[in-house]
Amino acid sequence: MNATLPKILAKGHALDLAENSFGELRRSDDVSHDPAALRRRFAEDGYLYLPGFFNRSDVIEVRRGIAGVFAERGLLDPAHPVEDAVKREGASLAFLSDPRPAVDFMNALSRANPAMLRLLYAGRIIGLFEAFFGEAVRHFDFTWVRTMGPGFGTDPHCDNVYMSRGSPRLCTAWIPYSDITYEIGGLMILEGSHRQADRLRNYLNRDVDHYCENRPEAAKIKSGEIPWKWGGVLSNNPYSLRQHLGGRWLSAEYRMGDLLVFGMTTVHASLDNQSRYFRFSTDTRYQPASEPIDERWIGENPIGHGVAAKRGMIC
Ligand SMILES: O=C(O)CCC(=O)C(=O)O
Ligand SMILES: [Fe+2]
Repeated sequence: MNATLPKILAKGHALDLAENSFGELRRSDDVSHDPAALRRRFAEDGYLYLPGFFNRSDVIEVRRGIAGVFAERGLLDPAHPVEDAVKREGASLAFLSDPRPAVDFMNALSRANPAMLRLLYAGRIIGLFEAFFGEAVRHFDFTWVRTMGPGFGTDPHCDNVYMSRGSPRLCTAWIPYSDITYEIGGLMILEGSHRQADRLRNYLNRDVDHYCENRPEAAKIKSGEIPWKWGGVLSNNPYSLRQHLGGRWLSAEYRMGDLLVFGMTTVHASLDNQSRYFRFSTDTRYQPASEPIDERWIGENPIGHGVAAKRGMIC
């Protein structure tokens, strides 16, 4: 089957597409109405892949909102319909590599998009998490809106290092607002990685907003001059990381309407975008309402990884 796949790139590396190195995510839509079965799947796989979970028309409405903002900002090629979201030659989103402007941009994109807020924070998805947790659900207020132009995908990481100051049962929901071929590139998960916590302990115990008070750069981190010393990446080479940790990289050609849920210790990354289209998606977080929450992501204007989030340690 893998013989029919096109070249799949991640951080510029062609992934090994042999059957024991790359595969498709296991679908869990067969058990989506059975909370106990969902919990078992999640424990087994470290993720839940629910194709067609949302009404496609609701998702398309969200996409239109994002594409409209991109058109207004001159980021789209005017020779193509806005809804195709083709990147204009030379349009730059380089500012998104700095955490503060990225947080502000994502916040603005989500707050200007009521269809997005409805999809993410009401109705079907809340029902799913209530059933899954077996209690009331609370979500982070911050919405990570990813707008990935042609180029590299996201480096392999676990979400724990960005948001572990609250509930350990926190889950990520990754939702595409494009139909995503392998050429456009969506999320991928490293099979079995949620069971590698022992091997990854040193990594998983870190927090990107911790810094060493007794190191020369401490003053610059405290003042915000250096946003962070370490960006939370586990590896910048998905090909060799897989060789090292084992398991297959699992992904899919996603369709609008799909939902992918995973836990804080599941290693994931995304494929490079080899097309001219923007890839739009969000990732949002849900947890049992009764558990503590990571304050960095709460409120109208969350502090995120800003100065107020930094914690000095002696190391
Ligand atoms: O969409 C991406 O490229 C990365 C998303 C991600 O890291 C996440 O959903 O936690
Ligand atoms: Fe992530």
